[in-house]
Amino acid sequence: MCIEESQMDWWGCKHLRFLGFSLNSLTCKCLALVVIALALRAALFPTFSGFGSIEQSDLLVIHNLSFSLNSEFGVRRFKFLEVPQIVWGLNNQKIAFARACLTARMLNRTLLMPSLSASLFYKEIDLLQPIPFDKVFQFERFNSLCNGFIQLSRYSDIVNRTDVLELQKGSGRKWTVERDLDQLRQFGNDPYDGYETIRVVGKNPFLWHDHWPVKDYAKVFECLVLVDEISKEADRVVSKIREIGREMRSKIGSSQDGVVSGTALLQPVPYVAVHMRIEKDWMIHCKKLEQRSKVSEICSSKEEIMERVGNIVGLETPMVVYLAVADTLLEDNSILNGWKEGLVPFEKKKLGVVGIYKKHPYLIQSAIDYEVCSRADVFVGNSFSTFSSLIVLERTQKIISMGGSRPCAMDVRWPSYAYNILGESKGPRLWMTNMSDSNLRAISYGSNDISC
Ligand SMILES: Nc1nc2c(ncn2[C@@H]2O[C@H](COP(=O)(O)OP(=O)(O)OP(=O)(O)O)[C@@H](O)[C@H]2O)c(=O)[nH]1
Ligand SMILES: [Mg+2]
Repeated sequence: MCIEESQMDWWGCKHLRFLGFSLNSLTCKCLALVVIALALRAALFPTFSGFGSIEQSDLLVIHNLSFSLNSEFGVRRFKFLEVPQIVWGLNNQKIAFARACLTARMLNRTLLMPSLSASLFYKEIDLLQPIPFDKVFQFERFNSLCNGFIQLSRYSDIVNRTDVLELQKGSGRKWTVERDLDQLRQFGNDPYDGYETIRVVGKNPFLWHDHWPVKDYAKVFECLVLVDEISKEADRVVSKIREIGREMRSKIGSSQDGVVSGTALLQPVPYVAVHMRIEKDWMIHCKKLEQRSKVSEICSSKEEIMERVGNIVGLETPMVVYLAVADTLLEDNSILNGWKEGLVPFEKKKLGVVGIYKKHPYLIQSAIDYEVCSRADVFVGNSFSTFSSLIVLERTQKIISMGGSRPCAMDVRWPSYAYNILGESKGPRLWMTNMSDSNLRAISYGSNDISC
């Protein structure tokens, strides 16, 4: 149906007249409508075909659908997803946060900036200490790096605080991956889709089902940049480690050839970081895990860690070995004894940086240690730790982005190893993340399948 010119401004017709065509007003309006209809159909066609394929309950198809929805329309700026406070250790929190982001993306919504927890959940259950996301990670930076993929919003952006729909996440054996997906699919459609805010109620997002490939998680992690205050603390610790390494080398250099060349001293001195996961609660848990899963390569004693790190081929000595350990172990001097000659161990206390860490709650301490480990020239961790696993994921991305074509090669720059798995020459096994894995399960719950 065409509308009278007096009722509406038909810019198309005006342009046609301008170009010298003389069409009567009614024909012109009808033509304009046909053109608009054709343009709309062409624009929407790929999305409609996406809807067609959703009939198959195939994770990949659903996933592709979420991509096509986003690429057509972008994340909707004024439709929100709200999630519960995120709990547990830093790296479990990062996974939970990424899961909340990817859920928002699937629903084509903006994620309301969640609260993280500053303390360890299992230690201080009554003192969860909520801490806003932007006290740890840069909010604006996250949005600019993740632009077009995921967006975060503040609660002040909500227009109608009562226009909220609750989405109850299920739990237990009956709550399968398929049921979870069905629910998400449902909440992406009318009438649910019309609500301004969808509020997820249920347990920690870390426990939600995982529907996304490792690459999607990695993309979210790439957008997480620490606030300056925390990254500066990590800079201070890394500088201290390199300074000590330089002193050690210059002593050796001067006793060997008289003077060490100026340029050699200006190079950043390499260091090894070892995440020693040997605290009592973990050792008890990992023994049980080994019995239950009938896998023997989960727990490593401190002696085994020292021996395997000592057998890494090609480490130049003297070399500082930074030990990332639980604070309770700092009283246990035995972790500093028994290292191979030339590998000089330091933890926070011996390094003189306890003060830097002690100013901050657990979450931030862990974030500083994470940075120190991920920037190390060599990293050795436990493949049954989320902390270690996410460091290796970041290092793998770094190797790939720098053009490392054979990341599992013995001479790779930025190598990572898992000390709980025996590798070459009785050393730890080289470790990199399989970036084409279809989900994050292996990383989030631990695995002895480490790609190399
Ligand atoms: N279990 C335990 N770990 C601690 C403690 N203090 C520091 N840690 C170390 O912190 C690491 C965990 O760091 P987080 O960043 O909190 O990581 P997470 O998300 O809990 O991941 P996991 O490594 O799987 O525990 C552990 O692997 C420990 O080495 C402690 O009191 N208990
Ligand atoms: Mg933990």
